Amino acid sequence: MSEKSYNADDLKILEGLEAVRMRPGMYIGSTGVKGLHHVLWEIVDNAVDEAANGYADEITVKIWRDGSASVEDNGRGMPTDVNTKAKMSGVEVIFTKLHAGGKFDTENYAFSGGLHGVGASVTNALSEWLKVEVYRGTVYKMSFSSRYDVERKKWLCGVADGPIENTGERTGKKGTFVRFMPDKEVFETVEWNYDTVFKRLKELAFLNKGLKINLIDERELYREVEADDGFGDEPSKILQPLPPRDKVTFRYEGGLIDFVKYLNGDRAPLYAEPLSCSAVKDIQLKGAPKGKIKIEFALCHTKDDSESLFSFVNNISTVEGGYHETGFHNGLLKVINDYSKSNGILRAKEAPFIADDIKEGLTAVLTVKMTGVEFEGQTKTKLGNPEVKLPVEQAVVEGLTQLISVKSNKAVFDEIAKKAKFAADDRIKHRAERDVAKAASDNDGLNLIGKLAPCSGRNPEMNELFIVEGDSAGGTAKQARLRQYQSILPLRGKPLNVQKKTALQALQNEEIKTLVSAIGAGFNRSFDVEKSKYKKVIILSDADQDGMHIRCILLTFFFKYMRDLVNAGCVYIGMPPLYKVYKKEVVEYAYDDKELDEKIKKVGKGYQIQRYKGLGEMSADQLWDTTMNPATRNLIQVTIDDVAEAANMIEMLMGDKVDGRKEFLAENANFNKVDGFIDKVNFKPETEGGR
Ligand code: 0R9
Repeated sequence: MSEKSYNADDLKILEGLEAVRMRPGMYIGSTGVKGLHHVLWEIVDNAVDEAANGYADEITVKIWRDGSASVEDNGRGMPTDVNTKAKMSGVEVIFTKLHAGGKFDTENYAFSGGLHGVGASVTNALSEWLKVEVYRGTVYKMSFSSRYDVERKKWLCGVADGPIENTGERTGKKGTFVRFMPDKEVFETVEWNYDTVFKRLKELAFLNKGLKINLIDERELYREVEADDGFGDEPSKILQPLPPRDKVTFRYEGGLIDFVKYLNGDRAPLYAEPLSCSAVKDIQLKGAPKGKIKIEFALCHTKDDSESLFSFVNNISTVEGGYHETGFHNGLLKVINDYSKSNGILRAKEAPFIADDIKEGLTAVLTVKMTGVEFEGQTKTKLGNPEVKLPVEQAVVEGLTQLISVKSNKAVFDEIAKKAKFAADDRIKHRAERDVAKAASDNDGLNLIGKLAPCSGRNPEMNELFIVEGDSAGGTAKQARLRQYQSILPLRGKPLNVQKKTALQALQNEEIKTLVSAIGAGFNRSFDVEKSKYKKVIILSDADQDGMHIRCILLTFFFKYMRDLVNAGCVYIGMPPLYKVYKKEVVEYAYDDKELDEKIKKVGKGYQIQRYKGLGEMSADQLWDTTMNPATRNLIQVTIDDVAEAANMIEMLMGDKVDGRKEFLAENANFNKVDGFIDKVNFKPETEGGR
């Protein structure tokens, strides 16, 4: 067929393709690298459809040296005879008719894919040329090209170079081959991205069980190397050829099961084999005749706690989720709740699980195939048909219930239910914690009466909280303080060692409750450093074994339940002096033995020494001068460089395993050395003030 012989209908079709060229973005989203690959996916999807309908089992995608790309399937081969209704061959229909049918409106293609179903004609319209070969006993050929018609002053898009031709060449192959050259005038780039193609083909192979997909990249690869030309000047860069990429083949006999295993990667699965089901259900979309929806899923839990659900509609990834995901979660929740109730994992009185409980550690792939899909959302990757929810939920309930009845699956469902129970308990525990912490934060007036001596200033940026060991030192500190900015919280005896306690137990402790109230920023997961009433929280304990222990207990508490306070650099250790060296009016303080020698020299002959056994021995003035006055005191800021190491250290020193602690203390018997542990958690001298 020469160009002149096109009839009126044909012209309309051609104009249709011109519309694609005029506004490519409308059909392929963009003319960038994404749009470029979109035109390849249109062809790939047609091949996948032929396979999904059971007529093909191998697809080969090839990127050629000239930058063109081709797709070949081993299906029935596109119809080559002229369709009486369309007055053209199937090949021509596919490549020249925009929106050919509701994809291809044929009985055989009940669930067709296609990115957004715009079809191969769009690829043709946006290509310099496109060639088709059909293998059906003999080789049929047809080609199309786009060019500017100077006479008619318009673009001719995807025009057939001639009618489909039976070359008469015999072939044992079956199938269809399509090769095209993306138009450089249309696309910002015509450079195929190997990784993009690789990932999508791998994904398609997972989604289509048993389908063999080959990828060949024939392009020449180069490496930039510096070449020394022997003249001793700047080395110049040259391109060194590399061997071409090897052909890769994707084929997964396990389909979605293999996909889930792949997604799990190195994470430890809760049970060896993923569960999988598939079903076909009726669906009635608004304003459409009764249709079918095919639902398939596979799932496996890991010992992790994050969820990853990958969902697809007609092989298109629905990153933003949608009604199919809701149906899936509903179904799973129902099954696990029923199972847990009837197997004693949830007692009659206990509340059923919520969706979050069954999502913990879940890796799943869900695919649905249907016609009449509506995509919504920011990136049009959210399934917007509400009618999908129920059939998916039913498919999940029926499929999993059937699996439960298989005896060998009992252990698997036990694991899943126990994991959900664990998650639910944890959730309930944390809610209780949040409530208690909130109560503690809210009624600060109540449980702080008689305990906290609050400062009068209301600016947290300026305020400091001193946690002081013992009532008597607390009393001195109250006298010594700068009332406007400094709050004093005396501790009676040793606070609870939270390392050995659960969060809830910790919160039942009066001392801890008071501390949480005083700081006023919540606790554990609900802790919000922004709400802290103090810029500095300063631990002030005696320079002896007991004081060190109290310091460790408090640090453990902050580390476990208010870590952001530590991270924000708000936790400090106050350093009271160990000695006072004096002679008449001359007074010097020494904070360790080395300093003592220096101070003795400084004060000179006739000096006297007082050794402080505790904060309580100091007068208010002395405590102010040495420990509380921002201009002269010595604070150490607590920071955590290596959280894991700090956690291990704290676990060893404060935890249940007495052995490790004994060993550590034996090796680091003297008190200063144990302070060395604190070095690991990293203590920095205060930057402002200090001596
Ligand atoms: C290389 C990429 N492959 C394809 O694009 C491709 C389309 C296609 C096809 C048929 C078989 N293989 C194919 N590969 C086909 C479909 C039907 C009957 N015979 C063969 C049918 O739908 O009834 N077609 C997809 C659509 C059409 N063919 C057509 F019928 F619209 F032309």
